[in-house]
Amino acid sequence: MMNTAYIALGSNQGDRSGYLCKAVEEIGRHEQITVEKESSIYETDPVGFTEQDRFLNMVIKVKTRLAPVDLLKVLQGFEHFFGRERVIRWGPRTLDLDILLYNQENIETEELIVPHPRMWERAFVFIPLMEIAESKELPVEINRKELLARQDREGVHVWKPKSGGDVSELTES
Ligand code: A4P
Ligand code: MG
Repeated sequence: MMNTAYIALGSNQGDRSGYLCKAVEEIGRHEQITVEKESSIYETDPVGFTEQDRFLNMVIKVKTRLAPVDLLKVLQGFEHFFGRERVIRWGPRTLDLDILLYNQENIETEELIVPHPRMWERAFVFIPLMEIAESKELPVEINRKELLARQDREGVHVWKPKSGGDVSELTES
């Protein structure tokens, strides 16, 4: 069976767009994962620990035969692969890969929580997600219009639009 998952990508160190693009390429090259959609790339102000450089963030939609925890392991392998030149301990990350949604499943184990906790509070996640996700793929309690009407979208700007896409609805309030 083919499962649908949404994955968030983030980078704020080194060749940020290079890391995102190479990660998407490598994920798509995995024999049990197909990349179906890519959002635009957004430049975003850091949230949480704010004394660090701006991030580039994006979201992709994949189809996969992998179970959720196996998908997580594959993604962690890529994080490790692209992060191995990291020199500063606790420093910014070259690549962060989070599973946002996996079908309509609710998963709560020690190593994996899906839907990703905090994703609806984070404009750097939900704006690219809203760009590519269909309403029927979102949890039933999530209202697209309400999310997009929220005022906390400051600090999230399109950096590289997806070819042909119109994303003005997402970042202009
Ligand atoms: N884990 C649990 N659920 C998941 C899931 N759905 N997807 C566990 C991926 N991992 C999941 O993750 C820590 C552990 O979370 C993993 O071992 C996994 O078993 P991590 O990626 O090693 O650590 P982290 O990312 O530093 O921690 P955390 O809490 O995920 O950080 P966040 O919340 O992702 O924050 N600001 C902007 N503008 N853009 C960003 O991308 N990112 C962060 C990181 C902070 N501020 C940011 C951004
Ligand atoms: Mg993370």
